[in-house]
Amino acid sequence: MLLDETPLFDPRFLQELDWSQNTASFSPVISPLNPGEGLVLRPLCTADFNRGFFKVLSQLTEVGEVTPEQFIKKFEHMKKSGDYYSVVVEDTGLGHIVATATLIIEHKFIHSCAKRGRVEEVVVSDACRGKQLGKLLMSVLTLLSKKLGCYKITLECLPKNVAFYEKFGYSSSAEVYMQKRFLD
Ligand code: 16G
Repeated sequence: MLLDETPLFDPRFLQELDWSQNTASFSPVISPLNPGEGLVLRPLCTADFNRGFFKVLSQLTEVGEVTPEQFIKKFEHMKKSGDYYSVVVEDTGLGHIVATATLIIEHKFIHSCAKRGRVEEVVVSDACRGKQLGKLLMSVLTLLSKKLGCYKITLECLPKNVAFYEKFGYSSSAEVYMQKRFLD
């Protein structure tokens, strides 16, 4: 098994987004096709394993020890399902991943067999704060979920991040997020 540049999902999903529907404002102006000097926004690929993908994720939570084989196996499972849209921003000069976020499509019987979007693992590397990359990723995934026909999109976040997510039209739900943890 080799690490390569095969994208997790068709990059046209990002290229063909209707950016005019974006609700967040950017100053200076950036977009999915122009995320900033020396940066590209694209689907995750397995070669990102050696570009510090896990280092970025480790700024959000515990990532554990993951081998390239485990990563490839998980990637292939996600790719085959067609429901995982992990987006990365790469600093092409350094060859480092500097930000990532994932949209997962969950299939329902309710709401006429609808789809629900879930935003997960939104992380911008400490070194790249202030470049509006979190805002860019959230705008991209929110638009993408709408384009894919989701009836709603949800996420879990710390109270201190609520104001950030409100910029994209998210609001706190009357429902409470509950969990039972089997591992920390
Ligand atoms: C945050 C993340 C979630 C991630 C979780 C990990 C966003 C919007 N939310 O809630 O996606 O799975 O942290 O926390 O990025 P855990 O390691 O405690 O499960």
